[in-house]
Amino acid sequence: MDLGADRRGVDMGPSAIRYAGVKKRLEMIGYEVEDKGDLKVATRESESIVYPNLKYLKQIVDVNRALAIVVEQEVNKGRFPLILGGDHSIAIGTIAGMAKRKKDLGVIWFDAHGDLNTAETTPSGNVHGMSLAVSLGIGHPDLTGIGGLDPKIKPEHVVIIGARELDRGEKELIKRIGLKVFTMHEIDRLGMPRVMEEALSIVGKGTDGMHLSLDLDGLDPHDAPGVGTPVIGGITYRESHLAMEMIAEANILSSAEFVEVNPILDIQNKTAKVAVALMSSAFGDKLL
Ligand code: DIR
Ligand code: MN
Ligand code: MN
Ligand code: MN
Repeated sequence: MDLGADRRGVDMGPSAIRYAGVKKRLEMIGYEVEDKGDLKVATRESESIVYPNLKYLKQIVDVNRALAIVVEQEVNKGRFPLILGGDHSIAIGTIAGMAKRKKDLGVIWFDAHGDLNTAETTPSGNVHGMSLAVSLGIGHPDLTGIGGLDPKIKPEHVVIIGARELDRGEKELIKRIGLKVFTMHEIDRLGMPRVMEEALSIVGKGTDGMHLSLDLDGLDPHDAPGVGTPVIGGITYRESHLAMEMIAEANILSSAEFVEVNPILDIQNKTAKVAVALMSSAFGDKLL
């Protein structure tokens, strides 16, 4: 889906990740992989914007309702849901589905952005900039109500890693609810190993599972150029691999999504390849 973002092309992200060999790579490390295919998404050309501050609200709600159901079904079968995006508004459905099974879900939100806007604070009207707020129960009721439970997650179980572009309303919300944010400042200052130790201890405390929501724009645009909203000064390829390896070692991951891959803006599918490499590290692949 790309209805949650302005730049076109992230709807092709899942295809690009498939071309980059995600299934083979995960099978190589010993997993059984079933590709459930794509969810049905309205085409932008056939729809119009009803609320300028919540663009394509109804269409995004429909997709996320369907996504929440599939995610819950797969978890009930004992499977691990790995979701390919697509703009980051799909986190609403993923987390809604997981929250049905995990009453205290921890979340690592790896992103250059906070995705903590609401219809009142958004500078763009794009729902991909609201999905973390929605999961915390803050936002339009059609979004926060998806899947029934509201809120899905608690602020004390959430960390943001890699933030370097936050809107004013997002900064206020972070302070108001006491959200832990490891900005690029903390990553530079403490280094990724310590940031991940602290992050994993937060999301592992009093939780019954952990979701990784990885926006490829968390990485530096040098390493991940194929994203809709690149922000200079991001997490390096190596730092992000270390983060994934530490997640694998912690052994608490229960779902993951890799989003905002935009093949139109990419260079020879580089960003999709990076996404696949990061997935394989998060799932425990080691060189030796
Ligand atoms: C901005 C951009 N904060 C917004 N957000 C993005 O439109 O709300 N999130 N790009 O990934
Ligand atoms: Mn995002
Ligand atoms: Mn982002
Ligand atoms: Mn708790």
